[in-house]
Amino acid sequence: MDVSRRPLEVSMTEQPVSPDRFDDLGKILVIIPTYNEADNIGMIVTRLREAVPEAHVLVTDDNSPDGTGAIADDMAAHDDHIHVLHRQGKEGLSAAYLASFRWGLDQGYDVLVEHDADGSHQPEQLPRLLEALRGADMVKGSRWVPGGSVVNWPKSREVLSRGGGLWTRLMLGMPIKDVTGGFNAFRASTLRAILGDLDSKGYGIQRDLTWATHQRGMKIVEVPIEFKERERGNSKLGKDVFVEAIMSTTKMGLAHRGQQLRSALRPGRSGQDSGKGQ
Ligand SMILES: Nc1nc2c(ncn2[C@@H]2O[C@H](COP(=O)(O)OP(=O)(O)OP(=O)(O)O)[C@@H](O)[C@H]2O)c(=O)[nH]1
Ligand SMILES: [Mg+2]
Repeated sequence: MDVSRRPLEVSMTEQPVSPDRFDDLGKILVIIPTYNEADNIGMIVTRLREAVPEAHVLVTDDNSPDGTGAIADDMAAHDDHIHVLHRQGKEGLSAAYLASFRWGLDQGYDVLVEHDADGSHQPEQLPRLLEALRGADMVKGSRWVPGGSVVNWPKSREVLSRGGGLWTRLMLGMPIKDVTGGFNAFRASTLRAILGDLDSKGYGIQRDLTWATHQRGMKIVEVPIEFKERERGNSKLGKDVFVEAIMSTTKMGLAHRGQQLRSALRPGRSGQDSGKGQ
């Protein structure tokens, strides 16, 4: 694969690249978890390297049968800003992200970014997340704030995503519009504070990261992004993932509401929350 190909389509025009614009943020690592993304990985890494040349990229591959890991190795051999974390087998997105965060923190990165391989996230929009991180602990790329959008999504997918988001907001009382979005930037200090709270099973990692950050009273900013349905390769999400997410959100919400109630009823308390969260 010719990894030096330019993107076929870049839908948003950003400021021309001036090198090292984000020096003040420290060392930046963009994490791309992959499972069978051989058709996508070259293009997405190339676009990221062009969009923010000072950022490093970590491809975290779960031993993809289609050879994604070998393609990533080849890119890493030619570019010292590209790294590959090989994992033994498919363990899900949460486990891949937790291992990647630990790797990035151990290597001394100051900013860690989550980014899909499948073309849903636009690397050219990374600068706007990084700009917002100057005034935040976590920045979420958001489909559902003014200026955000989804492209080529079936209506059914949008209804599920918006419905799931609404349910999460209702259950957890968190003022975030796009809880499940997977294009997010963190300060290392944020991840260090919350990593111990996170569960490596399942697909709920985006919700859990957002919730843990919110509960610690840290600042979350949403910036609009354009989200595109993947064009190549297969989704790893099924109906079971959605059902599991709704169930676990409901469980978390009930635990949270119960804690609020106990806190309000405790003698000597004025009905305020326990001090965690905003
Ligand atoms: N390392 C690793 N990466 C994974 C795993 N599951 C999914 N991914 C990657 O995580 C990213 C998001 O996965 P997708 O299948 O696109 O899931 P999604 O974006 O939530 O779902 P779609 O909207 O259907 O695309 C992609 O880059 C996948 O290759 C996994 O078990 N391990
Ligand atoms: Mg996807």
